[in-house]
Amino acid sequence: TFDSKVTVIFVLGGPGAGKGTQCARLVEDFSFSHLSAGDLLRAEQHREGSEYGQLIQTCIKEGSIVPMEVTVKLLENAMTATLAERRSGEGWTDGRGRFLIDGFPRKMDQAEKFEHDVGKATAVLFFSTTQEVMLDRLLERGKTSGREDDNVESIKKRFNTYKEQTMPVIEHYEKLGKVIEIDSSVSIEEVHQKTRSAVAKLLS
Ligand code: UP5
Ligand code: MG
Repeated sequence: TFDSKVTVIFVLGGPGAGKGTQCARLVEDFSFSHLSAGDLLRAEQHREGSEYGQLIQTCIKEGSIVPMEVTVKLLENAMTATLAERRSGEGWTDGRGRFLIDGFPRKMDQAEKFEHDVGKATAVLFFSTTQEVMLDRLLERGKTSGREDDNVESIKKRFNTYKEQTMPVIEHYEKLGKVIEIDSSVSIEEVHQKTRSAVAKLLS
C-alpha cells in the first residue's frame, strides 16, 4: 500500500457520463495523475506478449468486468511508475501524489481489493445523467472512436453491468459519506465548473 501522502479519488458514472472528459479537465486545474482503468485495459489488450489480450477484448465487447486481479495490478503498476517518475524529476512541489482513478472500482470486489492492497479513496466523484444522454453520446463518439464497445449491442450490456454491479459500489461509498454527485447532463464546461469547485473544496 502507498503512504498517506497519496490521495486517491475514484471517478464513477455510467458509460458515456463524461468521466474521461472531466478528468482531463481536472488535470489542467490541479496536479492530478489521471489513470483510466479502461484505457489501461485497452493498452494491455494490445500489448505484445500479454496473456490477457483475448480475455480483455471479450470482456470489453460484452460489457462485462475483467477479473479484478488484472485491473488492480495494472492500476498499481501505473501508480508506482507515476510516483517514481514524479519523485525523481520535477515532482510535486508539495510532495504529494494525487490520483484520479477513472472508471474504477466498478464492482464491490474490486473496491475491497484496491483498498486492501493499494489504499483508501478520499472521495468518489460520481457523474450522473440519464441513460438517454449516455446512449446519444456514445453513439456519436462511436462514429469515430474505433472503440469495440461503442455500438448499440455492447452499450446495452454496459448499461446492465453498470446498474447491477457498479451502482452498489456507489451506494457503498454513499453510506460512507464519500460521494460527490455531479449532474453531467449539461455542457462540458458547466460540468467542469461544478467539478472544479467541488474538488477545490475537497483538497483545501
Ligand atoms: N461528452 C462528455 N461529456 C459531455 C457533455 N457534458 N456534453 C456533451 N458531450 C459530452 O465521454 C463520452 C462522450 O461524450 C465523448 O465523446 C465526449 O466528448 C462526450 P467520456 O468522457 O469519454 O465518457 P466516459 O464516462 O469516460 O465514458 P466511457 O465510454 O469511457 O465509459 P465506460 O465506463 O463505459 O468505459 P471504460 O473505458 O471505463 O471501460 C470500458 C470497459 O472496460 C468496461 O465496459 C469493462 O468491460 C472494462 N473495464 C473493466 O473490466 N474493469 C474496470 O475496472 C474498468 C473497465
Ligand atoms: Mg472513459
